Amino acid sequence: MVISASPVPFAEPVFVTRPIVPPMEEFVRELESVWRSGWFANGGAQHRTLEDALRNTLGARHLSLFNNGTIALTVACRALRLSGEVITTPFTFPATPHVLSWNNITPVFADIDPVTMTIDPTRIGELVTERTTGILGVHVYGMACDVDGIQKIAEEYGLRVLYDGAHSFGTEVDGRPVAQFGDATMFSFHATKLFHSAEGGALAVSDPLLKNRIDLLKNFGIKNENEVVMPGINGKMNEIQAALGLVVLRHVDAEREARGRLAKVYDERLGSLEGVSVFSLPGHVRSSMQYYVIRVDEKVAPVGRDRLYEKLREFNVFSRRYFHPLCSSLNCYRSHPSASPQNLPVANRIAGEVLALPFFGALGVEGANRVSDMIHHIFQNP
Ligand code: T4K
Repeated sequence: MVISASPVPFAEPVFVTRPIVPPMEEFVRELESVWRSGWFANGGAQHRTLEDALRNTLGARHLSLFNNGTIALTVACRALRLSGEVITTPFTFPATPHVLSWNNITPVFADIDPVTMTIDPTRIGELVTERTTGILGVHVYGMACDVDGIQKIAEEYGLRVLYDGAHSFGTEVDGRPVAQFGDATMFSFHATKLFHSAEGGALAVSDPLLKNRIDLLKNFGIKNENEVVMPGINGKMNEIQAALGLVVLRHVDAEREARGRLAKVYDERLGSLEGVSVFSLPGHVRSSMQYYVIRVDEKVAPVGRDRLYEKLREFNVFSRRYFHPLCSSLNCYRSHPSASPQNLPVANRIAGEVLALPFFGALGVEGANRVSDMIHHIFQNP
């Protein structure tokens, strides 16, 4: 399609995402019950209701709410007694390796699969040493890791499996929710996530004893008024967050459907552009619809990813290059032997190709078409 005239820039900045903003009255109604109770933290009624609701929605056997996803992941490492080295992906948000560092664990980076962009199980075995205690996989954008491949390697070497599912609210593999794989899965409920509570997170586990340990660890290790049984931290979600979560949860299905309509527009409009590939998930994975990401191959496309990112800003479109810079290239990790670019050729290449486009229901089909027009225009006028 030839876009002759230059598209009109958006009047207001269009970001990569916009949180679900429920009607204020719905939130006020929830807040009224918090006010009446005089109970603001430490597992009140809102917390209990949201924990139950999310356990069902996410298909988890057990679920524990947290004040954010990063603390949830930090607690998961403790609860699973991870130590020494943990094999993970460099293609993630910095929180993932940082959590290992905060637990005095060395992140060891394995390369990613060129199609799914998640950790490549065939690259894990060669990185296992006598210090390795676990694998930390990340379900990126809405896609799931190769959960069977990872489980097989974990069993072969006796490793624990932890998943960073910050992006995977509602992701399923062969009809099974991601919460059911591995020893524990973290979810993030940050404002930028499909489901959110402004800030927040959760850990899903299948083992009731592990759930018990997690709940102690997130509350200072306090068992009762007389016993503090382990050095815990404060990872508790408060009642205001939980109240917002309960309201937002009612709007998640509609938001997911709206994003599905945008994905269709982008797939149709951008899939045929030279040098662009749209991220189509394999048939056995249901996406969480967290991000819509294209890949730009600068050897083929008339503009590279970074130029496209810059040019879109001229149209008031603020796309994001998740996950650039690659975690293995950060000063705090680059000196580790596993972080060398020669060991991570796929991740290094893909970190230079990916671009997350505006992807939120309020953008509307018309908005997605306008963004697509802009991209076509930039390709024709590089
Ligand atoms: N693991 C993975 C794989 C993750 O992606 C994340 C978080 C974590 C772990 C840690 O989970 P949490 O501890 O956060 O629960 C954002 C989020 O802050 C971060 O939570 C998220 N991943 C990451 C992928 O995205 P930034 O630095 O891109 O945020 P920021 O402020 O630039 O926001 C992005 C865009 O969203 C803005 O351009 C505008 C829009 N926005 C943002 C906020 C906060 C809104 O429209 N409203 C808002 O309230 O990290």
